[in-house]
Amino acid sequence: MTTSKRIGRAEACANIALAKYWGKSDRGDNLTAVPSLSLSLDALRTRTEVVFDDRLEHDVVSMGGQEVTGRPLERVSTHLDRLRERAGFKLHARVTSENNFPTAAGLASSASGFAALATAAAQAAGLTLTQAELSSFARKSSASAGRSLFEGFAILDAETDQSQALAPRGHWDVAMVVAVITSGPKPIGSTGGMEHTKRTCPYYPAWQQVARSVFEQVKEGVERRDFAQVADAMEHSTRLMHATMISSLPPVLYLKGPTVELMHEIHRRRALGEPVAYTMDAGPNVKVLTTSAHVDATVAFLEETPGVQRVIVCRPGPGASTLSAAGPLLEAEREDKLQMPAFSLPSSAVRGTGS
Ligand code: 2P0
Repeated sequence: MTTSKRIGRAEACANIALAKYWGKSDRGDNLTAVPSLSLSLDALRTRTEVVFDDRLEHDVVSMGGQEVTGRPLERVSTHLDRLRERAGFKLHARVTSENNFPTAAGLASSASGFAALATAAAQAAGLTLTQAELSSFARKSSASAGRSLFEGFAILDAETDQSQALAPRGHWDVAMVVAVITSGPKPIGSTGGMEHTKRTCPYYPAWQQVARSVFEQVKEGVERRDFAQVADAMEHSTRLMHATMISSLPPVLYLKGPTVELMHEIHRRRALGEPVAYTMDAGPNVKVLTTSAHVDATVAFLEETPGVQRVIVCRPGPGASTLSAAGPLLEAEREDKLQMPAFSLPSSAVRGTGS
């Protein structure tokens, strides 16, 4: 490498699993124990810049305007090490990353974060990698990040390093409306939570067995654009996953009172014919799948629900893209030329460094 500085920039969206994974494979390498299927969320985006610089003595990482240390820094450095090894150099990097959503709200920032980091770092390292290779790099750092490389609907298979696009974002006119119930830190992170579940939940083997058939139901429902099938299978996947968490010892209980109230309310509404279905990740926030035509009605009822702090409407999002190198990071253009709404930071009160 002859130049002393190399820059890469990228943007990636968060994703929500319609069919969940929870638990790592015994084969290691951060492979997942069960397959998962996700939807990219256009309103939740991360922008990251990576500059390899021979004047740096260690990696310097800033997220949401704050320099990070400890475990978050280690995770980024380990990720960069894999790309440095592939590129065959040892330069340290300055990494700057911004989310356009409140990081502490438990909205899958590690998925968009590591997808953007892999894409930006590969560009900075001068590596030309396929989407599948970038997905593999992202997945090794955060399994769900492997899905954020792809637009629309994506699949991360179990036990193997296989992730792939299932359908582009125009495939199905749906939306995911996020009801933010708490923006506090999680009682336990996803990685620790799933390890604990695997170790102590008596139902974990049953979850592993049933997860693939639920995944197949979600997949078929998405392929056929069958809202009822996806709604039933997605909710089942969510309850199965949370059941393993709750039955761990001590329990991993992410759900709050308003989360459970919303499960009842969404069930009641769907029984009356409304196209709404819930899913929750490692946190109490409720993500409501609905059709485009029903977004306004969904937002209206969520905003009236006690305990809901804010509502974010997400449409099926694009995959990760590199960004132009000129000008400020937040104003850079996507090199895939896709037009996206301006990238604005959340207010300083809700910026943070959690994941
Ligand atoms: C998922 N989640 O399929 C599941 C559902 C949360 C609940 O993947 O340990 O950030 O960094 O690989 O991928 C969140 O966990 O965990 C997650 P690590 P990841 O989306």
